Amino acid sequence: MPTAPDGFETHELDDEHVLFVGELPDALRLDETGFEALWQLHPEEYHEIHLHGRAVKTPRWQQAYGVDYHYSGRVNAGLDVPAALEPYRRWARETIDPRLNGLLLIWYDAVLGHYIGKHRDSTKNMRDGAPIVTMSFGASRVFRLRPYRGRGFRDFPVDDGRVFVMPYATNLAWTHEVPKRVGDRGRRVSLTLRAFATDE
Ligand SMILES: O=C(O)CCC(=O)C(=O)O
Repeated sequence: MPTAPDGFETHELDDEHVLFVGELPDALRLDETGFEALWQLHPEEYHEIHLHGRAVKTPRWQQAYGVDYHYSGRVNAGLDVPAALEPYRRWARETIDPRLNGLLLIWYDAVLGHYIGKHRDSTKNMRDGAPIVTMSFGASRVFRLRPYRGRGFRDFPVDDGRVFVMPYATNLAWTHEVPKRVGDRGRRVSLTLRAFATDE
């Protein structure tokens, strides 16, 4: 079993897999102005992915930074990391894993019914054994984990400032999603950090 980063709680999912749950330090929490600035970074267009051989637009905005991101048959070319996101990358590297180099922002607006369906993250170019780290800003949602090819699910509330650390093995054995639910309100942004091998 991997060990929890300092200050994180361990949630056992099954005999072998865990999710670590923690909080951003106060210095990295966003006030309304900071959240609005993060929201304004969202692309104009929805990213296109391939699902069952068809090109479909994602029901959310998303953008990779730092490193290209492979997702459902497509590549989201990584933009330069905006200065406002650097402190988050630095903190995640210092606190969780120094290999974290790729950022993915996802913007969800409840009014537009945004969500992400169940999936396991592609491990293409991902460094073996590196965790997947997700930080949450703005409105609350639910992060749902389901055993891959199994039954049932586990829900974890994602509130402003929450941080999840999903060990590499958990991503292989459990799917994750942020479902669209009746009663969802407001706007949420997630920042996910992953560790990819690059040619550098
Ligand atoms: O927005 C989230 O918390 C989940 C993001 C996610 O599922 C992903 O990037 O693969």
